[in-house]
Amino acid sequence: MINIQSITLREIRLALKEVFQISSGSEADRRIFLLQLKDADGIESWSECVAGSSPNYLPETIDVAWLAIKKWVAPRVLGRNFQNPEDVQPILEKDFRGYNMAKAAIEMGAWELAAQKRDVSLSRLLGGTRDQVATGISLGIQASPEALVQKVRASLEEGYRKIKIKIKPGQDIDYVQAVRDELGEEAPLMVDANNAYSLNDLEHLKRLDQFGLIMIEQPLGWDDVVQHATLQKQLKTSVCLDESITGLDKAQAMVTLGSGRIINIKPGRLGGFQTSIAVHNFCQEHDIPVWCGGMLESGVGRSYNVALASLPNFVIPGDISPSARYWEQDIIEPEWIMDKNGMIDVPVERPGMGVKIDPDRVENLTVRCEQLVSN
Ligand code: OSB
Ligand code: MG
Repeated sequence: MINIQSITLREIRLALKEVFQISSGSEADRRIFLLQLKDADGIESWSECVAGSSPNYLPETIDVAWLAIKKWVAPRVLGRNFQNPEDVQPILEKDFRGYNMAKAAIEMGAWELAAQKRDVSLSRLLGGTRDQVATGISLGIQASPEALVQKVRASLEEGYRKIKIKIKPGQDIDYVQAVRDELGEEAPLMVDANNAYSLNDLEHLKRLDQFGLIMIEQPLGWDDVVQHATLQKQLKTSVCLDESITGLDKAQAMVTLGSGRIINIKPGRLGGFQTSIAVHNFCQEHDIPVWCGGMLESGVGRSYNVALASLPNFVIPGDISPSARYWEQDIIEPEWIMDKNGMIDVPVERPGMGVKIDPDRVENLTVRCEQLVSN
């Protein structure tokens, strides 16, 4: 039984080690939205709302998500009895459209409460089967092809199992070409365009086929599944959808229409674990491989991604990098680390997400805080 008595909303600032540039904007000083859920039994969980500071990825932003949690999400869950964590998602979905990242932050925190109460790891509660998950790195758009080659080379040497290159028109073909020329055919490369192209760029996008990429992520419209189907028919390379897959219905549409062959699962974008597991299972039944995306999360959000990526159909390395890729110092203990083979251990021997939050450090980094209580 879960009964959430209070929810503390907290914004902290954490500077990224390097600016992260994608086709639609850039991030330097991350505004990180953390939540603390307290259960009636005194158990506490930390979770993270992954909404960004501006609406350049999806419409939901940190400020909007904060409001949505306060006005609509928290009132539905505070003081309510949930037998199982599976019961939270239907309560948040009924007559309540959108705000998936706001919903996910609470829903996932409820799963963490349940894992602690049942004294099992979050991974195993979700149905995870892996003891380790493969890392990948998402490299922002670089100033020159040479700069990108250096980054990719260093990442491969560190052990990353997949390299994702952010692209946009003008910083695409030459960049990938340089990496292939310098680092060879074997390097596990993919690109992510974050909607920077349209079907007018069809001939241009076809040029990416020559590079043997694992996939091209979200080349077209952020909520499109129709034009991606037209594109996929013309490309040899697999299209992977990220932004467009905001629910199980969109994954079904992708399969029906042939809009892509791979899905990037981000639990925040999908409204939490319940829907993420549903999409994972649906894809498994339809031979669609999935991988776990990232949202430049702190170690807290990363814990949830590691647990989810331990499910069996996460067969492609995720955008899951160790803490040191992002931060001088993370807010968790121990930090997420990878071994020489580019693997991260899933903490299956520890209850819940398996890491501790440093409360004093979080307090020092806090720029706003608000507590919501059950009445
Ligand atoms: O498109 O996958 C994306 C970060 C913010 C917003 C969108 C995306 C990303 C990433 C970062 O690619 C992945 C990571 O957390 O390392
Ligand atoms: Mg993406």
